[in-house]
This record gives sequence, structure tokens and C-alpha cells, in this order.
Amino acid sequence: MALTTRLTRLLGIEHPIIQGGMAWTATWELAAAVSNAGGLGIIGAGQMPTDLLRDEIRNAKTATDRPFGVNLMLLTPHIDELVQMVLDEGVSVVTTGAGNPGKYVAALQEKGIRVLPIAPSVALARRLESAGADAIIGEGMEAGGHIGELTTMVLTPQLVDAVSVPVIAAGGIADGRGIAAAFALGAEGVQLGTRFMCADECTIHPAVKARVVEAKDRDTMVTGYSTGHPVRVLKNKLARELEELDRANRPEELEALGAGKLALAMRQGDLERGSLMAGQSAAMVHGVQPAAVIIEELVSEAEAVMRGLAASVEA
Ligand code: TUI
Repeated sequence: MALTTRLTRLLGIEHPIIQGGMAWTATWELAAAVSNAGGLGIIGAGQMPTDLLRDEIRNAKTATDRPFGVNLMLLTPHIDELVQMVLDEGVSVVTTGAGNPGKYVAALQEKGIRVLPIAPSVALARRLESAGADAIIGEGMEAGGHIGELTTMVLTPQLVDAVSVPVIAAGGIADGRGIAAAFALGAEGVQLGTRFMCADECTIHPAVKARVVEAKDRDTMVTGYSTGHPVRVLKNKLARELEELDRANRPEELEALGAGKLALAMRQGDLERGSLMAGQSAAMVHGVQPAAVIIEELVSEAEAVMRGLAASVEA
């Protein structure tokens, strides 16, 4: 059995599961493993230098024949150069975060690249559909990293009502129950980040994976409201220091203290001074597994939940 939707047909993938394009976290090894398992793997460009992202794309191409994508973080200063390189190299999909990719949509699509922007609100989703987006990833504030204001539970159905392209639900989904719930809300796909941080093929420091596996329900917090770019992280020393600066409304100092800290966590494994970006669903991640096993579990759980629900209606 398979979950087939407009999204699986649009992207030519087996399962409607997208792996979040997490900066300093989602490298080509993870993206290729997810794509090889029938999902859509995404390389997280973050603030990566253009040459490094080009190498990541080329490595992914040697490791999978299946579609994969790149996430472009639109606050990146050299974003125009990254977009040009992606146009030159060619990938199947571009997802975008932290802004409106409108001005890049036509050029990407002319190269056959599907454009899936992340939107945290209905108004932005409508604008993105008008700009030609192939699908919209609606990300609720349960997600890790930079977030909007709305939860996945309320954002997803509103996006489904507002746009006619497929909606992909993101934020707070870590297992098959979450996928079934997203489908019940009208989503035709899901994007998971935090669960894939704990894939064997994810190259982040093992200490971070262990911290995610240990996380309990109230272990994340949001810092950076005063900067206009709130970020969800696992609580630690850095998060408490950032919270103090938020309270004191000192956004410049907050940005200075936060700079470079995502890499410190994900690459160096500094659990106290690094920025442990992760979603609330960390509490639902119970171990480190191969990406293929994660995808297999997600699909079989979602199918079992949906069959159970259908049976309870007939009974
Ligand atoms: O982008 C993400 N998650 C991220 S980006 C990131 S790097 C970063 N670090 C510190 C501050 C800011 C960025 C870490 N995690 N998720 C997708 C996402 N996009 N969430 C929210 C948005 C978003 C917000 C506003 C998308 C568009 C938007 O539009 C504003 C506008 O231009 O209308």
C-alpha cells in the first residue's frame, strides 16, 4: 500500500513525506537516504557558501537517482548567488524559508524545478500561490527553528481552504498519528524535521541526537521575539541567556549572542552554548534509526491509523 496524493504525483516520489531542510543539519547524506527510501530528501542550505552547496548537490546526485531538493533560507545575504547556482546545477525541488521567494519562482520553474515555499500564515500562502508556487508547506509554531505564530492544527485547514495547490503540513509531526491527523485536516503531504535529525544518516553531532531522544514535552522554548525572528530551540544555557535579552528588549545583543551558535550545536555538539533548534515533537522521537526505517514506520503507522478510523466509522 502507499499513500498517493497530488504531491506524490507532482514530485514523482513514492511517499508524501518531505524531510525538513535544516541548516547545518540536513546534508546530502541525509537527503539522499530519505530520497532513496521513497520520501523527498532536502539539503538545508542555510548560510552555506555557494561552492559548498554546489558540492552538496553534486554529492547527492551521485548517491541517489531519485528526486531530491534544496531548502533556501531567504534571509541569507548571498541568496541571489545561491539561486543562480541552483539554476545552473539543477535539482528537482526548491523549498524556501524565512521569506517570500516570489521573484525567483518563474526562473526556477523554467528549469523544471518545483517550488515549495514554507508559509506560516494564510495571507502569505495566498500571495505565494499567485506567484506560481507548486505547493505550499504550512509550518506551525510547534516546529523547530524560525517559526510563525499559528499552530499546525489551525494553520493547515485554513491553508487548505485558501489555496488550490497541495498543502504540506509541517510542525509537530513525528509519527504516523501526526501524518493521519494532517491528512484529516486536508494536507496532501507532511514535512518532518526533528524526527530526521535522529536518522543514522544525519551528520549532526551524536550528542545532539541523544539530547533530542531524551527530550520531554516541555523541553523546548522560543527565543528571539524581540528580533522579529523567533526561533524554537531545546532549552539550555544559551536559550536562557537569549531569553534574558528578549525580556530586556535588547535585540541587537540577542542577535550577536545567537550568531554562529547553530553550527556550534549541530557540528561541535556543544549542548549548553550551542543553539539546539528542534521542534516540540522532539519528545516523540525515541531513538536513532536509519532513514529508511523511519519512513517505513511513518507510512505503516499512518495507514494503520487511517484504516482504524475508517473501520470505526463503519462499525
Ligand atoms: O525557515 C524556517 N526555519 C528556520 S530558518 C533558520 S535560520 C534563522 N536563524 C535565526 C533567525 C532567522 C532564521 C532556522 N530555522 N522555517 C520556515 C519558515 N519560514 N518559518 C517561518 C517562515 C516564514 C516567515 C516569514 C516564511 C515567510 C515569511 O514571510 C515574511 C514575508 O516576507 O512576508
